[in-house]
Amino acid sequence: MIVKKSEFVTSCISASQLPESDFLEIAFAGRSNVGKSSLINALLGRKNLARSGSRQGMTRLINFYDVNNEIHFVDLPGYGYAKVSKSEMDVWGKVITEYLNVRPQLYLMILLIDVRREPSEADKMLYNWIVAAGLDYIVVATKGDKLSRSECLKNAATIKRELSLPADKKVFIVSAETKKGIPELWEEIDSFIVEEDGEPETV
Ligand SMILES: Nc1nc2c(ncn2[C@@H]2O[C@H](COP(=O)(O)OP(=O)(O)OP(=O)(O)O)[C@@H](O)[C@H]2O)c(=O)[nH]1
Ligand SMILES: [Mg+2]
Repeated sequence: MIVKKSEFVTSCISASQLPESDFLEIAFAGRSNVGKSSLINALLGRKNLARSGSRQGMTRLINFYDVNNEIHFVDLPGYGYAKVSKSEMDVWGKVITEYLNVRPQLYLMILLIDVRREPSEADKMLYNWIVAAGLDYIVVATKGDKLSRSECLKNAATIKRELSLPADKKVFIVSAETKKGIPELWEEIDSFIVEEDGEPETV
């Protein structure tokens, strides 16, 4: 997809506030600080449309972004940030679960894992949930600029093994910093959009 226009739509804290819309949704999920908001910005060619930051726990709401008046990107709150209180953590878990359970528009999940880390228990739970729900998904290893190419490949293989991904499923190594891997990730996202519509979005 060639991004001609992207804009913030709305933020919500609970499933009851989710916007009414017929657009298909692509949701970005992963632990806090993994780089969800930065990846959304990189995919949209924007600097700070999705607010990102070094302070962990930046995105506490579900944020919706309109892409070309065609689809919505959904920036989900990060999980697994140790310094938030248990009750706050429960609220986050609830928001994510509610969204995942009630949203028929959701058709593609992008699961982000830091290329320097092994998948956490929460990552594995989310992955298993995605598979059980029969959702399409893409696994992305973030911050690829932090390691050498060979280390990235080795760690991506570990992520694949730890999550028990099917043999034909690729882990996409990207960097929001250098934009490496972003065109390849767009190609993969497009392949799901094509399948949904039955015809290509771009020529
Ligand atoms: N070097 C490098 N840093 C990155 C990359 N992507 C994100 N970061 C940094 O990692 C930090 C967290 O990025 P965010 O995009 O805010 O992460 P997030 O997953 O949205 O975090 P929450 O909203 O807290 O869940 C920021 O300081 C980013 O600049 C990347 O590809 N390379
Ligand atoms: Mg964020």
